[in-house]
Amino acid sequence: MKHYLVTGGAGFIGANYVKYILKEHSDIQLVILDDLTYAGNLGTIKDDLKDPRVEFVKGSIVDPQIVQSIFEKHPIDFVVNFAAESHVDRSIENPQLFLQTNILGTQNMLDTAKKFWTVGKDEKGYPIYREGVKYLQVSTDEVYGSLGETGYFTEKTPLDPRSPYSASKTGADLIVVAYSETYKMPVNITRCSNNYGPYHFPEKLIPLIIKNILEGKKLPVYGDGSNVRDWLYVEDHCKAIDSVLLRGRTGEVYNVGGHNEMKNIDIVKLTIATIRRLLEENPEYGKALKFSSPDLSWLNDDLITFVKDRLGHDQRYAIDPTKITTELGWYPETKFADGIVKTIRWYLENQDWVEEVTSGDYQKYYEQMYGNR
Ligand code: NAD
Ligand code: TDX
Repeated sequence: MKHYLVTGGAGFIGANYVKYILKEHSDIQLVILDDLTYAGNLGTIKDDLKDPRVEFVKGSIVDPQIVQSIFEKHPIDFVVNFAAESHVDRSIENPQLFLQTNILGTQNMLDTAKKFWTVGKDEKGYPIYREGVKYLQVSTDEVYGSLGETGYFTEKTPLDPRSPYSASKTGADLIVVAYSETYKMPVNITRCSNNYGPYHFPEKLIPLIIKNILEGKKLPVYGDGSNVRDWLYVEDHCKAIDSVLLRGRTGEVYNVGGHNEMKNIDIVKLTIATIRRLLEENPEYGKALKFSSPDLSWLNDDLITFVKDRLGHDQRYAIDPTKITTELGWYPETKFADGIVKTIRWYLENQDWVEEVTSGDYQKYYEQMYGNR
């Protein structure tokens, strides 16, 4: 029986991971620690919280008392740290929050785990840890910076972050490495490319485009839309994390990506075409539209509007996943052509969720972010 502590489990990837491990492993206990920021929603994990294997704690990864109380109550074996401020645009507006949550939160998680996992010292003074424990830091390909037209990020690519978000994630990675080297703590870092799938907060490109289409709004594309991202279906990311946690070599970094590079403009056009096709095929989906629409002639590429570019906008990300594939046998199972349809269907069928998560400060955020672009 393994005891997992999953932070950020009410957010997009964390919640998908919670669902994944509950499905994959019957003999686990799970504590979810989440501060329920704008990005975290209990509604996302409401069914999972009914499972007797799960306990939810509301609190911040930055708070030593809260984290300590979890370790006092549960014999935690695995920490999987998803909790973070995750949106690049918000990091440009408020860098300090990103440094606090992403760097200091990571350090606090490491420190508490180290304290509770230490069972002695070796002759050189390094801590000896309880058998079978591990800390996994969920990081991002953005720590490697930006690529030109060719090449891929490998685990050996020098760290070269550009945005306050990616700088804070890099800082977190470096403190994880420091705990691995200085205290010989058993850790792994995974660095994944852009995820997409259910429960993605509609401030990020794909769910924002879907939401705007259903409201008949313009679709904001930054700059000329030529920036490239490497998209991975979220469940494939969850599977990669669990493989690294259970079978990854201690102390190693693993890149996770799907070899699925696409320009933003092509993602937006594909989303328009897919929604149109699904609405035509199944008139029931028309209920997801926020206005009455007797025909779909408005649903075309003219909805696209090119807006002011993101400051310091990274041009291209692309992951080389050779290491995780050869060492752990992981590969992306969901082809993008299938994953994007599954995702769009999910949004068409789950407008209640979208309304619930955007009922708070979302309108204010949208006005601020896009009002004068
Ligand atoms: P998200 O913004 O959807 O969710 C973040 C979660 O963390 C939310 O539930 C939020 O409430 C919680 N949280 C924020 N601050 C907290 C704090 N101080 N204490 C406890 N909980 C806190 O993010 P996501 O897209 O699910 O990303 C999860 C992780 O994966 C992040 O570390 C991110 O850097 C990384 N990542 C994301 C992507 C992607 O494409 N989304 C790709 C690679 C890596
Ligand atoms: O309205 C938009 N218009 C637009 O053109 C938005 C929100 C985004 N974009 C562009 C910017 C990016 O080039 O689309 C691309 C994707 O943007 P985001 O969805 O904001 O993701 P990105 O900045 O690539 O970062 C994501 O992937 C790596 C996650 O948010 C990070 O948490 C993760 O580490």
